[in-house]
Amino acid sequence: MTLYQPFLDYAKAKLQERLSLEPYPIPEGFDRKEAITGKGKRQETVITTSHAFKSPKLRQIRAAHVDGGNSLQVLNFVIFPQLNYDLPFFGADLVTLPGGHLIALDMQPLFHDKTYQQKYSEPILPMFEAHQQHLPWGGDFPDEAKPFFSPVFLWTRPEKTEVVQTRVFEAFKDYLDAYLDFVDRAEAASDRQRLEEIKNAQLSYINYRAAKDPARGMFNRFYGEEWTEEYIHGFLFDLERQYN
Ligand code: DBV
Repeated sequence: MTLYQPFLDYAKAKLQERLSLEPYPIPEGFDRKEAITGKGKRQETVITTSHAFKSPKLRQIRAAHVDGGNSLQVLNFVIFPQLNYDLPFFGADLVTLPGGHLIALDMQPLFHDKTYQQKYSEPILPMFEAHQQHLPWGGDFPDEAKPFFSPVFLWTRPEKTEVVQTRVFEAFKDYLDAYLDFVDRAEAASDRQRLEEIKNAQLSYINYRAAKDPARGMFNRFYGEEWTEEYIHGFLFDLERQYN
């Protein structure tokens, strides 16, 4: 059992329970990828598995799970709503490297106006504050990423693995449950201008994440550049391709 497997299992069960879930296609060769890294006693097998679903309101629900042994564990889990909903993205980047844990949990906004924040951030501020008491701000992160985060961005670098297994897991569950409450209540937009704004905001978010994916270096090292670029643009952040 890996550090983040319980997170993935919880998410799958919860999605199954609360949504009308269907599989989302994973391009051939990308559902599971294995490589051996390091030399001699340091040799490790790094296995990346992909998981993907959709529902009537959610275009793509997908996770990448990287199992590279004790000192390398990653679960990157993102939900991309259909383009006729103004729902935020659910984003979880749970990363364990030799240097420690790095946790990002958010409902990443399409817009930054007050009305949008009142709809999607204010209702969950109390939940955010309750978790932040135990999961303090993780410090600097790239300036250019700031427009993509919300007022309830939980960003923390726990020192103990036990904190990941307890506090971070609790926060993950609460964020996912709260996100699914938003999904339940979401109503489709029909105004042409609004639909255009949603599409542009989604494209700008997804293109940013594809361009700046912090996992690119790691995937390049394990699996090569060709596989990595195809994984990023053909699966992890695929909107541009789906609409062209
Ligand atoms: N990050 C991804 C995907 C990953 C992934 C698809 C499948 O977007 C993993 C894997 N994130 C990952 C790894 C690292 C980080 C770091 C492996 C460590 C990189 C390294 O140190 O080598 C939030 N993730 C980070 C960092 C941030 C985030 C701020 C630190 C990177 C840095 O300091 O440059 N998550 C990241 C982010 C957004 C998000 C920028 C949204 C805009 O949701």
